[in-house]
Amino acid sequence: MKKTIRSLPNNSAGKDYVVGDLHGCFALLQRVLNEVNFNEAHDRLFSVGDLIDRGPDSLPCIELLAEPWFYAVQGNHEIMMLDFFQSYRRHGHLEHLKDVNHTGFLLYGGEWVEHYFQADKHRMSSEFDRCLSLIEDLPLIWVVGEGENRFHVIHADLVKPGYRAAESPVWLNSDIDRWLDEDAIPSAVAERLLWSRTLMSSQLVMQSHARFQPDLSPTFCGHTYAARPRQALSHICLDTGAFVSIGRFDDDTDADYGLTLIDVQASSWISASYRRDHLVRGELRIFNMPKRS
Ligand SMILES: [Mn+2]
Repeated sequence: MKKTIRSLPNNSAGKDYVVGDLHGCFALLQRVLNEVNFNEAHDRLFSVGDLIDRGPDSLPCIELLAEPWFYAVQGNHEIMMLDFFQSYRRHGHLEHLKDVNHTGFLLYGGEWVEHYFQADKHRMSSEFDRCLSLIEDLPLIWVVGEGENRFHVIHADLVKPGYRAAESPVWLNSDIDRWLDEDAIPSAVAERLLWSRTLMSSQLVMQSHARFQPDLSPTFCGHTYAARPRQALSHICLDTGAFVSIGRFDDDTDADYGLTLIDVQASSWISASYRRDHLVRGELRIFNMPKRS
């Protein structure tokens, strides 16, 4: 059975990195991994989901899931793709590539799958089939490490329904621990984990005093892009619009966007763009307590 919430121990051998929404921007990922001398034997890379669509190399981004050092959560684009191929996944037969379920998948960046459609065989290519099974298996939450080193990886946010009236506007470690114990995430929570823009599009993100939420470990997320990483209520949003930097809108401001990779323990980030040669760097305070070295 698919596990929607999974945990991993601390990485005692190497470093942990988290990367923002890839959206097929595989070349940018290679650039930032080279820059940090990513060590495939010891380091781990976490993805906040939305590996696919919009950018030039969706399939290579999915194929990363076969690597032992790569961990991702499901984003709404992965869910849209699984929904689009729901009948095909069951029956192995595809008459034509048409959005019969009206999921909007082809409209919102999924047209790249046409390249892998074998019309004469009424199916997708075998490499594409393999990628479909790789994304089926993704959880919605990764819980990594323990105590003051603990962090989470999700796609959108942990804002509660009715958050304005709630004592805490977001779910806390104790809630996440309960979901881990029960091996299940309530469906209303799952929906927000995939789709919510409540936190990152609100005023909360502008208020530095709300950067940390007591009793919620650092929670890396994506889904809503801005030119720089930003923090609110222990969420660290790493979606910095990698696909926008392709520059199809032919606008100079596109160069502000890019793909952001963060070194969790050092709390430093770098960002690469299709529209500039240099990398942009920055530092965040991710852990509330000062870290002992
Ligand atoms: Mn998304």
